[in-house]
Amino acid sequence: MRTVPADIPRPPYAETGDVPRRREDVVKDADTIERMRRAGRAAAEVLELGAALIAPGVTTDEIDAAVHEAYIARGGYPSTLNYRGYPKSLCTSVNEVICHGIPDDRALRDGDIVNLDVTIFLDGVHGDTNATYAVGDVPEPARRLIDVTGECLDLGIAAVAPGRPFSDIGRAIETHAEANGYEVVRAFVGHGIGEQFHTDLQIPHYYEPRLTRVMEPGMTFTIEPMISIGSGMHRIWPDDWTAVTADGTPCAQFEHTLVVTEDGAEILTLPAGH
Ligand code: EYL
Ligand code: CO
Ligand code: CO
Repeated sequence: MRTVPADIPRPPYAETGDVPRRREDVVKDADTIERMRRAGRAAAEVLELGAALIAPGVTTDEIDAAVHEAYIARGGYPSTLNYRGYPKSLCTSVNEVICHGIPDDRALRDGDIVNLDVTIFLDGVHGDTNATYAVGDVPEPARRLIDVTGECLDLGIAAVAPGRPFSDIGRAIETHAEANGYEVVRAFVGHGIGEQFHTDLQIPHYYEPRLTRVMEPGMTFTIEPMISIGSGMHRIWPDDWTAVTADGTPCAQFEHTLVVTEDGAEILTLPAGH
């Protein structure tokens, strides 16, 4: 595992890998939201920096190394590092990998698609964002998957507003994915986020009619749809982390951290100036 300077504040699991479950209000106060704006902006900038390195021949470990230094340069801790023992500072998910791919010495190849998932712990709160990128020349089916998955996130965000049920988010995402002939991966969901990386609030990316709870201003959570060209079912590699599609077909994902506002959503994980 890479090291983080001792003067950088770290989350409770950083030393042991054990994630304590604390209760945390879903609705944040103004100070917490302001800290989450800073963490979110930093996460977006680290993601941009990592994305700029993507090219055929570059290994995912090389991206991990650069991103690790970028968190530290901003005074942040890489939230995934030792989270339940996870060994790296970001997740890199290539082609049929759905999520939680571990950076390693495999070089990216022309025609791959790769998701970078960046989470920073800064000012006592987490900011979590990811995006999927084409490596060199990617054939049409996977390029279209990337475009539609980005649209799925946008439509999920457009369904966020006070008084609306959480089920509206997954309904919007699933409708668009299925209209394009794709399947939503149901095993991994968006999550409440704040002082903890994951709170018990879950945001499915499919329609779940029993989810009648309504959104309220100040609630913070992620939306992070994973969309497969083929099967939405998954398998876990023997490393106990890497999730892949059951049929080996490509999968894409995009993620933002949001706060519910008086009339919609504010995206917290945008770079400065957006
Ligand atoms: C923990 C749960 C299997 C998540 C993210 C949940 C891991 C494996 C079941 C990153 C790393 C969500 O929110 C995430 N990315 O956007 N671990 C995560 N787990 C987990
Ligand atoms: Co993430
Ligand atoms: Co997340």
